[in-house]
Amino acid sequence: MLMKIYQEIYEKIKEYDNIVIARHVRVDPDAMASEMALKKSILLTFPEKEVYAIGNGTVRFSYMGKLDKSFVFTNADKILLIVLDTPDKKRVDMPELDRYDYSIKIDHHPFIESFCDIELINDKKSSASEMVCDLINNTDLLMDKDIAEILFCGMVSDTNRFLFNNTTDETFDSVSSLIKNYNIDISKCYQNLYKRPLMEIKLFGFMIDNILISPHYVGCCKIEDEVINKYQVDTLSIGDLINEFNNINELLVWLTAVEDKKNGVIRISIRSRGPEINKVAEKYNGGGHKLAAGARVSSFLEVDKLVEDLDILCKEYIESGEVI
Ligand SMILES: [Mn+2]
Repeated sequence: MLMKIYQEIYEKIKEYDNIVIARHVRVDPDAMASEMALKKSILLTFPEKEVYAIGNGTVRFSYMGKLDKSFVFTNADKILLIVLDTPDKKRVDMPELDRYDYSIKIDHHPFIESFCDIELINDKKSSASEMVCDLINNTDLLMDKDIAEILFCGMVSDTNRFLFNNTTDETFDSVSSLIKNYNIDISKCYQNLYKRPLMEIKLFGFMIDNILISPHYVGCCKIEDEVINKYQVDTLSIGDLINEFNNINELLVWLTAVEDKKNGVIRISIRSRGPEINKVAEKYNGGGHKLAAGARVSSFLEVDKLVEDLDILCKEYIESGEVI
């Protein structure tokens, strides 16, 4: 069954000479990795095709390759669109989604809506990168060391170094295949992913100093515009810092609420060690995985409300006896 859908996707890639690859807004390493790896694999297999990887990028992920800022196909009568790592249409980072002749979605988020002709969705998979790795390993698509290292970065990042419970035996099978067949440089990948400027670590210090913890162990870090200016850290990187809170005993759920003054929004990242947070996130303009989600509100007052909701969730979770 799975092999059949891989083959169908491969046949479509083979059929179309013009291919656009997209993924979700506010790029993260898995979105970027799955996108760049698939682009490079298609071009390695079919050098004559025109393939564009699009969306807004960040210099931080430039070690994975360059995104295509704009694209003009030389002969654009038939275009295939492949969307990675994105469960809903409104979060795809590209304009005019309907201009394409055929579309394929490959995603590991819980299902939200169907918007492509072929949809390969598996929310048991650690990452979109793992799914692209499977696709390449199970079809005639080619891989090389560069592609293998990019896919490894995507899997490492979405599992938080194989710490999250989305890590499965299949994840390790995929990683094993990358090490065995392409001799990837693991240390280099980790450096690329985790080396960061001192100012970012200092901001993390500020966050730890200012975290507020609710009665039922919801930790909240509010980061106002002035703080961002003081530390000169971009908002995408702040979002990343949330994983540093993972091993704090006194937290069950934790979030960062980062003010984006220019766009008049507060972006929230939420992580959990047990309670399923995505339903609460959906109430606040967001969603995501059971233990890792995001939301967007317009005031810090709403952040307080969200914390209250999460506190109730944690209270129920503790009372259900699932936590010691
Ligand atoms: Mn992902």
